[in-house]
Amino acid sequence: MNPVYIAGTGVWTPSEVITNEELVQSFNRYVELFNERNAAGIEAGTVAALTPSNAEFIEKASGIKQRFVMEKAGILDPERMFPIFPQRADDEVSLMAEIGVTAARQALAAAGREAADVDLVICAASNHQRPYPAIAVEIQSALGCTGYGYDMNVACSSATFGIEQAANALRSGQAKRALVLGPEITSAHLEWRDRDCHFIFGDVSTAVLLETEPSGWEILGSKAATSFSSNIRNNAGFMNRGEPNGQEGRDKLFRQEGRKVFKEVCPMAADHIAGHLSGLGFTPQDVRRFWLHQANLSMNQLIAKKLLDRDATLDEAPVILDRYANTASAGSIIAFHEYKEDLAKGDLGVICSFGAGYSIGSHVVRKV
Ligand code: CO8
Repeated sequence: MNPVYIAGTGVWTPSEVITNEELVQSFNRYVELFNERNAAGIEAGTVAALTPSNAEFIEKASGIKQRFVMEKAGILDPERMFPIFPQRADDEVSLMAEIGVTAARQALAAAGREAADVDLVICAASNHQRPYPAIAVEIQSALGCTGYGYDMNVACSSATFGIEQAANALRSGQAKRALVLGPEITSAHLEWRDRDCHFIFGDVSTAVLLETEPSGWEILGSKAATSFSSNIRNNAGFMNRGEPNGQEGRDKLFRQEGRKVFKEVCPMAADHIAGHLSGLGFTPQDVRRFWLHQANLSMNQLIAKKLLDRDATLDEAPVILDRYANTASAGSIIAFHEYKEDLAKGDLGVICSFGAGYSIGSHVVRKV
């Protein structure tokens, strides 16, 4: 089996930011309008009044202070509450491919490689813009990569599972160099009118370049696990047209039982990482840095504490969700991208995602 290395990473960040305060202001205006327009029904008890959101609650419950989005005006318009993405013609590059290409170019530049050196492109994200042709194949063509490409989706674990797939293709010799891309346009699948989750997500695009020549970070081992749960669910899909509610039901966007997810996923993730490390002959104490999935600050603190038997420092388990919010599968990759240069040769790290499925993916890496 060939050894596999992470040779470069890239992160494209949208230029538009929504702070908690801005988000809550527009949400609360939406609530006011809804309650005014439905005053008679609310009075009669046939319509449930909406309750305002609160910026302090959001930061305290999640650790999120702001999020980057690709289109802010539509989201913040209380009469709309949804981003505006004009449809592009079939002969124009699609939005998802465009941001995938931008992040990919950064990863290639970081590794000093050309697109033509790449013979596998995986577009691994929690939502794909269309069923076919695959976004990965569009990106492969736009960049000028050779070989083959495909899309895959394991929700928040798409990126780590994508790296696992790419690493296996490289280990077996099926491909020589792979790009794993995570263009996460979460804003299009978030219900911005739902107080329980309107603050959770942000947009971003990530890229990871893998190869078999020693460079960057060696992947010492990869571990993927899944366990079925409907506690994070989205029923949007090609069957919707045949359903009585069509595309319209609340179930066609992201929804979750946040408390249950928190309670069930934390122990699963901590056990998964501990088991992965011990299988490779390491303990959590051997790890210099944990680049964890970025959904909730308390969740990460709890997982790191379970592993280390003490609170982790921000240096040991860096946080990016305060700025980026939850970016679905991109969170642990952004953390790795931003917080890896200061580590020394031989330092050990763990990249780990956890989320819908449930799904957990981890990679134990060592700086070359
Ligand atoms: N403002 C004010 N109060 C609020 C708000 C709000 N916005 N929302 C809820 N409250 C209130 C509730 O009504 C409740 O009040 P009461 O106690 O009176 O009933 C109180 O606050 C507490 O509510 P919760 O129990 O819901 O709040 P939590 O403390 O559990 O915090 C969180 C909510 C932050 C959502 C938390 O549960 C959490 O982060 N859980 C983990 C979630 C997680 O990790 N999910 C992973 C999902 S991501 C994934 O897998 C990828 C999916 C694909 C991406 C799709 C893109 C869109």
